[in-house]
Amino acid sequence: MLLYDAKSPAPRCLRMFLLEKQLRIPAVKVDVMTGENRASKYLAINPAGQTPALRLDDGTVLSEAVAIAEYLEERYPAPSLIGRTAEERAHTRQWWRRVELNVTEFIHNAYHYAEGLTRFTPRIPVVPEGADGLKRVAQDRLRWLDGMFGDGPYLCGERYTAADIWLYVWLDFGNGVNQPFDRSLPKIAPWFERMAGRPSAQASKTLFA
Ligand SMILES: N[C@@H](CCC(=O)N[C@@H](CS)C(=O)NCC(=O)O)C(=O)O
Repeated sequence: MLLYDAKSPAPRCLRMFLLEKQLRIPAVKVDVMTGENRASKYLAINPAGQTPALRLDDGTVLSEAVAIAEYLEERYPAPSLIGRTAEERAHTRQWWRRVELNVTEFIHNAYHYAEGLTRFTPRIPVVPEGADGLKRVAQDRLRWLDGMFGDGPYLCGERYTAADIWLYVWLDFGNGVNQPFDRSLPKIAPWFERMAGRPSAQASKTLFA
């Protein structure tokens, strides 16, 4: 396998996932700052033009960090970050989708339309007038997640899962791009500090390539 890695949050989610699984996959760096990912050489590998991507041993290339994580969990089930039973997996995916569909996608798109506007204007359709609204929705939906957070240390109660990794990495990214989250949220704020204390949180800042 070969991982197409980059200094960006979606690849970092995957790096943190791999570190927690204690899996090391050979990697090459794709320079998303200069747009190497949008040039023909990389598009021939991953026509979506995004990172991360994973080339499998049969030459197939997967993209979408969540799909890659699901694939790796099936190949390397222990330690489990999605679930050992149908019930655990469904519970993880419930939170994972809440995180992605309500918070992290909004943070990501708001970044494209504001702080990342110059870089993304030649790459994708951008809607700068929507940026402030998207930022507000992300923070509102984070409060909604906070309200549903149970009494356990993680989104899935006692189980640390991929849903925690995705939310942590994107909130950490948001902190650096003018989208800080509300540190007075009673569940998310201490949870974030717990997540930041995991060795994988620090280690995932470094590319595998
Ligand atoms: N939904 C995709 C998002 C992939 C994505 O947007 N990757 C970003 C890095 S976080 C990227 O490659 N950006 C450079 C670009 O789009 O030109 C995933 O989770 O894998």
